[in-house]
Formats: sequence, C-alpha cells, structure tokens
Amino acid sequence: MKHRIRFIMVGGFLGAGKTTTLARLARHYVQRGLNVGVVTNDQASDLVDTNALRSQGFDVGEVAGSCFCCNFNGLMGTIEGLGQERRPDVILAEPVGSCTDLVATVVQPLKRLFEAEFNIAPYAVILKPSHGSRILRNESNAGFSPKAAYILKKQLEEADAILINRIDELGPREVEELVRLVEEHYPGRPILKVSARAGTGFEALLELLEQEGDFGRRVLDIDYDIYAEGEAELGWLNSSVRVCAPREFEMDVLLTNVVGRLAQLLDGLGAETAHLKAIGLWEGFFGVANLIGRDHVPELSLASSVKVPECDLIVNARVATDPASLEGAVRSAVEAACIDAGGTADFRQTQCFRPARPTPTHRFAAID
Ligand SMILES: Nc1nc2c(ncn2[C@@H]2O[C@H](COP(=O)(O)OP(=O)(O)O)[C@@H](O)[C@H]2O)c(=O)[nH]1
Ligand SMILES: [Mg+2]
Repeated sequence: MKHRIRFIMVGGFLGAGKTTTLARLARHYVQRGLNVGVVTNDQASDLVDTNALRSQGFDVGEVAGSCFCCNFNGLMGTIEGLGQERRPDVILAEPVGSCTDLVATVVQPLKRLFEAEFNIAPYAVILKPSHGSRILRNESNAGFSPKAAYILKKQLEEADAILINRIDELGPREVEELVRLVEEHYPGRPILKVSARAGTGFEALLELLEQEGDFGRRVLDIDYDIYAEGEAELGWLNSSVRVCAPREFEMDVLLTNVVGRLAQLLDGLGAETAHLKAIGLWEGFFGVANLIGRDHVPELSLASSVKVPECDLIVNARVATDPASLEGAVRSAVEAACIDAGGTADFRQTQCFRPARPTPTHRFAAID
C-alpha cells in the first residue's frame, strides 16, 4: 500500500524567512533518510527561491504563474512530478508571501479531497519582526498600506502556530513584546521563538511539525476585495539576465551591488520594498543577496565566494510601486552594477505586473 505523504506548508509574508526555514527542514529530513520534495510558488517564472533550493541539492518543483490557491491542480501536478521516481515521504511547500486564506483553499481541499494521499502537518506561519510588530502595534503607515497589513493579519489568524523569526537580531524585551502582541491578537496558537538562519528553536519547530491531529481548521472570514487590493498595491518583478565581462569579477559583490543599488533607487522614488532577491549562478556555484524592508540593509545570505567571467542573474522584486517604475529601477540598478563589475547585462526575460485578483480553485468555507 502507498504511504501517505506528510504535507508541511510554511506560510508568512514576503521576506519572513520561509525559504530559509524550508531549506533547514529539508536538510534535516534528508539527513534522516527521508525522500523530500520542495514545492515553491510564484505569480511568475524565474524564481530565486527555486534556484537557491535546487542549488542546495534539493528536489524542487515549481508552481509558477499563479498561487497554490488559484492553481490547486498545478500544486497537485507538481507534487506528482516530484514523486515520479520515488514517492516522497515529505512535501515542503512555500506559498506566495502575499497570499492568505490558504487553510480554506489549500489545506482543507487536501484534507477532504486527498485524504488517502496526504497527512497534513500543523500550518505554521512566520512573522518578520520589523514588519509584524509595527502592524500589530497598529502603527499608522505600517506594512505598506492598511490593505497589505490586512493580509499579514489574516495570514497569522489562520495559523495553527506562529513563529517569531530573527530572534538572533532581537533583545529579550523586543521578543517579549512580540510574544505579548501575538498572544493578544491571536490567542490559543503556540508561539515559537526561532532564528531560521541560526537554527535557534529548530528542535521545537520539528516537534511542532511532528504533531498528529486535525490541523488547518481556522478557516478565515475574509474580504476578498481588500485582500485583492492589498496584493495589487505591490509591483511584482522577475527578471533573468546574462552577465558577461572580459575579466573575472566577484559574483557576490555583483549580487549585493544589484540589491543595494536597487534599494537606493526605490528609496529615492519613495517606494517601500517588501523583498528584493538576487541569485547569481555559474557552473554549479551560486550566491544569493536579499533585502527585506526599509529597516534592513542588503545582505549576502548565501555566499558563492567565486570569481567568474560570466553568470546568470535572476532578480525578484516585490515593491509597493507601479510595475513600470519598478522595471525601470531594476534595469538601471542591474546595468550600473554590471558596469561596476566591468561587464554588461543582457536582459533575457522580464515579467513585471501587479498581482491579479485571487480566484481560488476550491474554497471550503466551513469545517466538517
Ligand atoms: N538575521 C536573520 N536573517 C534571516 C533569518 N531568517 C531569514 N533571514 C534572512 O531574511 C531574508 C529573507 O529570507 P527568506 O527565507 O528568503 O524569506 P521568504 O521570503 O519568507 O522565503 C534572507 O536574507 C535570509 O537570509 C533569521 O532568523 N535571522
Ligand atoms: Mg521565499
């Protein structure tokens, strides 16, 4: 008889730490001898996350072009594709960071329509402290706009457990305040204090995810107009670029330069950044640079430490601005960073848009 696949989805807003968490989980389960498949998701192709996870050696399938909830069949097909050679023991799924209502549109359909196939883990949602604390304190001008803040609140509301991430950067007082705010707004959910990067709290996360039970029961009462308008306030860009230079350049310097220059240009336009990511790929080597918001500086999250004559560069940007300004800023930043590296940029493909209104494949509004 076929075994049931453990389905673990980890949610959270853009830049919360989902990919970092999933990579750590994937490493752990692989080390334990399990067959692990990771499913990434985006509104467009050329995903930094997919490339970063594949480069780390994981088996990754991608649902590109629309989110899990609006392309439930794409999610199922991608999982099937991952299991062609050997049925996975665990599927780790990363939804789009601006998506919510995933319990009604993904977890419940999986439970009801595919009960024989999947065994569903608790749905954990990650909170990015700099972003979350402003919203939960009800500060004005927090979280891009009231409608985008609504999405973050709904994401946390439907969680079985909430992970306060990046505690490596926080003092005890800040952690305490966040715990209090989360408890106040979302009573009854386990709260884990973690650092996805450093691994703090990872044992507790594993324990949480191993629990058996009837999870994914917090179906939201949600206004799809506000949700859709909140998502559409973000400009969304995925670009793939070929970079060539007559002399070798440091790939990591190029990546941080692209993200740094882009952040500066966007700041100049008064456009608030949700998440900027860039990956450089050359002959099996890879590096990733990130920026996750106005309180943060660009950082090299995964270093390649190589000098290269050329590389593939993928840029993903989610920014509260119109797509045309975003695309212009990305082109200028990439071109300038390539000139700094002594090379040139050849833009291969760019998709730039505002996310369309979500129309879920399934939506189970009530629990059995
Ligand atoms: N300092 C710190 N950085 C983190 C932590 N978790 C994630 N990051 C960084 O935050 C950025 C966004 O993380 P990512 O996992 O891509 O977020 P996602 O958009 O939710 O998938 C990356 O630069 C990560 O290296 C953490 O616990 N501490
Ligand atoms: Mg991610």
